[in-house]
Amino acid sequence: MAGRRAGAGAGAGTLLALLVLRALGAAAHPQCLDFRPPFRPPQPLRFCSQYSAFGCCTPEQDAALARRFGAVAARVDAAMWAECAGYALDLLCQECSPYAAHLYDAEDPSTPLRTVPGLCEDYCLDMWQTCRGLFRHLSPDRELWALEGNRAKLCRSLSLDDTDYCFPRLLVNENLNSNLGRVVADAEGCLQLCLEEVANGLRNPVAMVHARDGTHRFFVAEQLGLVWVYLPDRSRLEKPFLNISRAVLTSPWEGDERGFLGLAFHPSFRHNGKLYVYYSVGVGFDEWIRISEFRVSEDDVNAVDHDSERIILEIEEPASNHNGGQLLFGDDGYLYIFTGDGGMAGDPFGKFGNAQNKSALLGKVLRIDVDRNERGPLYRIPPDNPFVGDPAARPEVYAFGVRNMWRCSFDRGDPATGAGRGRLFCGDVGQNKFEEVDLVERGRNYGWRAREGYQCYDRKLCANASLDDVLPIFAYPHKLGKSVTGGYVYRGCEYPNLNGLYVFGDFMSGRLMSLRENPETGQWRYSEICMGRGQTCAFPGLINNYYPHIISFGEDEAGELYFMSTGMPSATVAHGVVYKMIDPSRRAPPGKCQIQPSLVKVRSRLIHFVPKEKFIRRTESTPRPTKAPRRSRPTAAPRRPPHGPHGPPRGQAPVGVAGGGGDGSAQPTPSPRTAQCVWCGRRASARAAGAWRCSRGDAGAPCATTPGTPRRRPSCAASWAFCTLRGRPSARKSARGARCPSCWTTCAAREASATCWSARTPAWARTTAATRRMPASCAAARTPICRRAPSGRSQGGPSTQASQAAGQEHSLSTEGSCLSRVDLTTGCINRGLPWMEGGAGEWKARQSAGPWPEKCYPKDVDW
Ligand SMILES: [Ca+2]
Ligand SMILES: [Ca+2]
Repeated sequence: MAGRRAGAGAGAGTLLALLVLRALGAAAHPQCLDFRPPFRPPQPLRFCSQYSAFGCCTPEQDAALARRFGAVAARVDAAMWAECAGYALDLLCQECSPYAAHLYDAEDPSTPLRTVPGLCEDYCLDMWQTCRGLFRHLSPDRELWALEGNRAKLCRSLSLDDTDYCFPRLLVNENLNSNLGRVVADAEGCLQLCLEEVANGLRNPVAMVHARDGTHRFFVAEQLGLVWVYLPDRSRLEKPFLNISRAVLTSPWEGDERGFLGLAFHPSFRHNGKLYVYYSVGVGFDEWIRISEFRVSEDDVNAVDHDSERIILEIEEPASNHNGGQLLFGDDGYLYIFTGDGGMAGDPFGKFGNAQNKSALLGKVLRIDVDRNERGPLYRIPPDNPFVGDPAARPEVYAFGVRNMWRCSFDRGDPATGAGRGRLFCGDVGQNKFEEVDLVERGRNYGWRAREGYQCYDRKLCANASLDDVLPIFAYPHKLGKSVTGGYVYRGCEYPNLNGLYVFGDFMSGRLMSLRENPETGQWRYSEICMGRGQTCAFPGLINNYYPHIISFGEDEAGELYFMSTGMPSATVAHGVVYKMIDPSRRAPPGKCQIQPSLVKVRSRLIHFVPKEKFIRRTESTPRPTKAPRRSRPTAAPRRPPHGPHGPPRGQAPVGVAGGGGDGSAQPTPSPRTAQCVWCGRRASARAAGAWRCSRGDAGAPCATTPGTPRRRPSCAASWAFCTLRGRPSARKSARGARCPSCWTTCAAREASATCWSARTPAWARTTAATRRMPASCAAARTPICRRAPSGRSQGGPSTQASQAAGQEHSLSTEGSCLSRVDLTTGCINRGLPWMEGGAGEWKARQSAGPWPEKCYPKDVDW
């Protein structure tokens, strides 16, 4: 193996070296011989002490190297040893170098390892003069021994193609040594992390939780109402943990906010087997959210006893959007419930909306006590709930002024100091302009609908002196994303750099983001998270790409961080993947994070995990968008900034984790998202079509160069999916050839039975149609029958009224199967779906705007 390099001509070698040198400027890639990032040893190394602060050796490995050193000393004669001991130490200790993988050609696990680290030529020539006899004691490679007499050949065989990494030159290479062990940030301060695929084939995975029971299982919930058990080795049980898809109300429409939305295990689940779920349900003509308690089955710890459901709380939902969905247990043992404001747009309910109305349960963070509820009430009010004594408030209310908090988490606290423990972080989805991240505290008002982000939304309410609302710790404008997905403060063990970093994302733009608090000032510093480029994620099993619709974040029992996203956010499309966040620049020392899962008796068949997302982007050639919105990123604003839009200061370097330098000379890199846009460029693949959408909203548009640009009109992908899923080749052709709206027209017109289309997708039919007892009239229908039933409430949108007039209404919940509810009269899908939002003025405009589809979507409203 050593000889395989010897043939390279000197000229070609130089050229190659130059090229490699240039490439290295872009991405230093520390990596150990076990194909993982380096680490700080738990205690200083006694032998290879230069790698005590950061490298690839544990004290045990260091001791082994010391023993090898001793063994070599014993074999070499004393005179030579006096000259050569230094060389022996140098060479042996390179196994501890943070660049060990480069030195030993171990970056690719499929090629053999070198036995001697790659040496710079001058060093090798020098060593050869006095210590050439040492090599045979350091290497078992007889080919190498044979070269011992030939200085040039020997040193050539020991050289590295990329001379930047040869020993000892790499020690003084500033590019390789500055910021070593810190998260690499690009020139714009974007932190480069990598991902590991953990689970796939999921239909809108909305939650990933663990049971805190020592088993290190994780549970992934799909919006349809199924929860799957995964074992620590990532195999999945074939039998679902929970399947309440019969009861759960949702639809295949992209962006439907109804469904199974959250679950939480009781803190004492290990003893009482209780868990809580949050889902949408149809009750008569109405939609409700329901929080229920279940118990795990007595004879199978991997299955819920489906007969054990007890409904803890139900809240009527006036519209199908903004249904909240988070459930959490706090350290206080109480159950926190995060509801949305009810829906529509602008929280139009009542005098000043639901969120500011403390007598309503919508638009709130609720807190209840579900312990000891076997007898008596199903829940009690914690005595220190803030509005217990207020006759005008529901006692369940813990905090209010919430629009639609989508994903909240409690900080576990710093593993060493406990700092931050118990803080409650939420992403609160915005209306027209700003998405925000809040720190939720007892009794406080989070501003909606008086305020959106930092800005007044309802000027009258906003001017009210008694508002006393808490501003977000961070808000971002809609050019960066339009639907925040709250995440977690990283408190895991494996990636110490990330400790304290709050990681969250955006469902629409696919942007991953982070905040880090400056403990002195209390300010939150924003950094975008990018996928590592170049070699950064070139570790076995890692990827640097993900599907853009970030639905949710999760933590495993050990505190490692995950997120779930999908290429097509439909509850019936199995494009959802769970990714683990990986810091490629540094890990915890080996052994430190070992977990000892308690054993679980498995009664179901196991499905072993097979990663699918193998793509790694290596090219550096595609330029970054010149007009990308990425550059103007916002920052955490002061705690009490003046009212008004919140400016986007530039050019800040991330604090704490980011190195900043190191790859300033890097070629611009495409966003990983652009890779998924090939369909727009007509290089069609089903996966790509689902994965990203056209930047301008038109089918056939060039590939999106601005990854953050979401659709302004119904996406091509949506219509394509719609047509395809319904198995109409002609419609599909139309969808791909023509512009989106005409596809919609085609589909809608040809298939007036759109409302029943779900019956034709096998998966959906299996899981839903059968269980919902689809009426024959619907299955056979050629006319739209699924209009919204008159609700009698004032908040009914124009589609309701139009349907009423048309007199062709079926209710989803009573008839059970009409899931899509296309309203061909107004051309609008249902009411209250995300793209239907807007003020009352917009509703009117849309109602009078004529037939679907051109006018149904507001074209110029920045939502
Ligand atoms: Ca709602
Ligand atoms: Ca707010």
